Amino acid sequence: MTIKLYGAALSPFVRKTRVALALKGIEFESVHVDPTSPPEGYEKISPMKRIPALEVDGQYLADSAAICAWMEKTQPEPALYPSNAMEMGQAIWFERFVDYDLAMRCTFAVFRNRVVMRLIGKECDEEKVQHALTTTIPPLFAYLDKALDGREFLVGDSITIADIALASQMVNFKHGGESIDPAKYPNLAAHTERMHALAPFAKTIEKESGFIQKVMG
Ligand SMILES: N[C@@H](CCC(=O)N[C@@H](CS)C(=O)NCC(=O)O)C(=O)O
Repeated sequence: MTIKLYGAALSPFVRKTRVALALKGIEFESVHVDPTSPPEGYEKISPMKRIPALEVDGQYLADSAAICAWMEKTQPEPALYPSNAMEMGQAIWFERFVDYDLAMRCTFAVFRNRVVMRLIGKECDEEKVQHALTTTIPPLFAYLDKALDGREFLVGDSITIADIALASQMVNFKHGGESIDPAKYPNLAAHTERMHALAPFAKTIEKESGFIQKVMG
């Protein structure tokens, strides 16, 4: 099986996919795609021209959730989705919540302004960042903190796609110069720390942080 992952290093959705591939022990080749200027014909690979996209022996899949679902069927161990029906639904809910609602407020407001805008030579809209930090993010962090109360993982008793998706967005939060306040959100802060200490996250965080420091000074 020949597998190619189309994406860019700092995308939380690509990172989520890379970490899941690493946990499953699936070998793949990375193909760089800049989402701001995708290559000619990229819509044949990813219809909305987004990253990540996956190529498996000449067949294509777009969207991190679709790619991770493919992965689970292809390489069931270690399981990244619960076997219990309700827990499975909950894991999918958290994955969706994080990839859409949280990403919109954290990655697309904080990281995009503080990092991406600077990388492409544009101004950071700090007002937008502050609005997210003080108004739109706190209720979502409070919800996640409560969901993690007394638990190591968001769902069940082992790592699922929900934990990977959440920790991946939190890498971008960190890259954006922010951290989770352990006094306000102790469970979320501890979960993030635990997840980021796992080898596939630790390795990528080190590499990405080095890159960000180099280009942003
Ligand atoms: N729900 C998608 C989100 C993917 C996404 O928004 N990727 C961004 C980069 S982080 C992208 O490709 N943006 C380009 C665009 O939307 O045109 C997933 O999980 O794969």
